[in-house]
Amino acid sequence: MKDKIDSIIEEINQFSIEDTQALEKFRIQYLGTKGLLKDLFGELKSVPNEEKKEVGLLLNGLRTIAEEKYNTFKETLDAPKATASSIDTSRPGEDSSVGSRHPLMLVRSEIIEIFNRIGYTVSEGPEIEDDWHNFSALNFPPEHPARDMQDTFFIQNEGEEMALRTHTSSVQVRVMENQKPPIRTISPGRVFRNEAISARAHCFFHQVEGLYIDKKVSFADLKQTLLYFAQEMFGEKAQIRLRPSYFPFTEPSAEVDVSCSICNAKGCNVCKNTGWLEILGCGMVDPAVLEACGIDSKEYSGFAFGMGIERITQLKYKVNDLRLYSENDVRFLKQFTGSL
Ligand code: 2NL
Repeated sequence: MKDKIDSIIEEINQFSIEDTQALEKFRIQYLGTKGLLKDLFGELKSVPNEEKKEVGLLLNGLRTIAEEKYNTFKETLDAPKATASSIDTSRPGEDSSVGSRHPLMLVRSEIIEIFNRIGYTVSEGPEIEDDWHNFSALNFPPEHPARDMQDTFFIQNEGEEMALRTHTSSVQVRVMENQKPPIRTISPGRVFRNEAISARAHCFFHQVEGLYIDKKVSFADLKQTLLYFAQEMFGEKAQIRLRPSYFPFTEPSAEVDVSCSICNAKGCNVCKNTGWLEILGCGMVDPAVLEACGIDSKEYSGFAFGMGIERITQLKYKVNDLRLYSENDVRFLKQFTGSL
């Protein structure tokens, strides 16, 4: 009996089912009311009692094998076949997932375009700078706190001390050293500060600095340029105000606020009820900086400004935590899909 069961398992495995007729033949031969399994279960009666249990188990196994084979083939043979006529070629395709541009890069491009329209070109330079381009040429006194290890990342390069640039003014120093005025340039780039990471600070951020040098460049030119920028960036109703400030490289210097577009300058929690939002710092280039870069400060004057791209993006897209910019959480990034 056991040998018989083994040979039937073998037979079932060999049985080829290519169409529904073969499937039906298989069913009748093994599983039908007059099939082989029925006969075998009938024979179980004549098996000696001590072998009944074992043979019964084997028979159950055999039945499972036959049923499984039957069901698998039935499923595949019953499945509708994709014929030429059943494929709907007019159906729209599946969406393929496209990436999105990073919000900081979107705003960076927008700033570049705004200044391109009034004749500014883009200049770029190294992220690792020497003391001269990052500090000395920009009128930082030797004991200035920004030159401290606490504020700036210093690295050793072939025995020479170098700094990770703390602003892209270093790029503009290079432009002034290499080009004759008139100079109209903006320098976007990544800059580094030795700060603990939080919702409001990061050890690196992105900046765009602007520089305009020519004969008779005035503070009025600076104000008008910044008003143009604010209105292009935040809408034609945007207003600006300037507050006196201090930078080593400009004199006079100012901090610039834009009217809060969220509450129409009426006061809300974003502008802390002031109606104004700080967006950048600026000033007239200090004559000492012009001279250090080989430009005659009696013949030429200029203005400069610097802004954080993170800050502008925060105001434009209401981003409330700086860390979102560098965590690459797709739930954040996906929101910018389709923006150019
Ligand atoms: C800020 C303020 C500023 C400048 C950057 C500059 C560059 C040269 C000469 C003079 Cl080569 N000035 N840049 C001037 C004033 C302010 O940045 O808050 N940045 C995020």
